Amino acid sequence: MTYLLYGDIGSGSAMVEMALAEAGQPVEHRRVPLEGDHQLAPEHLAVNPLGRIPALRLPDGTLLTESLAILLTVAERHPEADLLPPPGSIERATALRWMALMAGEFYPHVTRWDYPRRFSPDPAAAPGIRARAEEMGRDVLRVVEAHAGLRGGDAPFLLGARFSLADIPLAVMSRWMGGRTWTPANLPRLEALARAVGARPALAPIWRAHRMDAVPA
Ligand SMILES: N[C@@H](CCC(=O)N[C@@H](CS)C(=O)NCC(=O)O)C(=O)O
Repeated sequence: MTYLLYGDIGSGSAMVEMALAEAGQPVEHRRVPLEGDHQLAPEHLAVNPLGRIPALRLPDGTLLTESLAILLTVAERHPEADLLPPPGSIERATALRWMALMAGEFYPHVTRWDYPRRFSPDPAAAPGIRARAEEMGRDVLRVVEAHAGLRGGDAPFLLGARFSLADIPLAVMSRWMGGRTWTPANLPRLEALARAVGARPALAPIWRAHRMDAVPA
């Protein structure tokens, strides 16, 4: 058995696909279209009771959910891919910090942006919820731009010239909530990181398939 990835175009499953590609691992895909809410169908609730993607079934049949846990598990299972610096190193701590920020702070804003009606019984509140989610998500990305130590140039990744697992969520999430236009126009260092990730030989086809390319304003 190989890995089985539950996901959809442009969703968080893109991150898992990229990590597996960097690790050189074959993967089978199970499409769960968010359009039409197929993630909430009983079939998928049996995979993830919260009705979310990505989910990853490991070759032994174990089901994993939560993008952060999935990404770290892929890195740990394939140490030869060198997706993370050694345990205990400052570089690894830095990678974990920014991955946790994206999963814990940024991703929930995306849920509010995608599904604002879940967050108030008053349908009229939805546009305001969506607008705040977008702004608060952008605040997180502004923090990345200003404080993650991104340098651009020939050292565009979070850890400088060295690509790591942390670059994947930073790049992919920089494209969400209008980010394919907003990030290139506003956050040059994060945009350089995203472009460098999208240009990696193992990732370029996935980057394109998930429509992550920048869209000019
Ligand atoms: N905490 C989860 C969040 C996953 C998530 O929100 N995924 C989105 C797609 S990018 C989703 O499945 N949304 C459907 C829904 O909330 O109904 C993770 O990090 O994996």
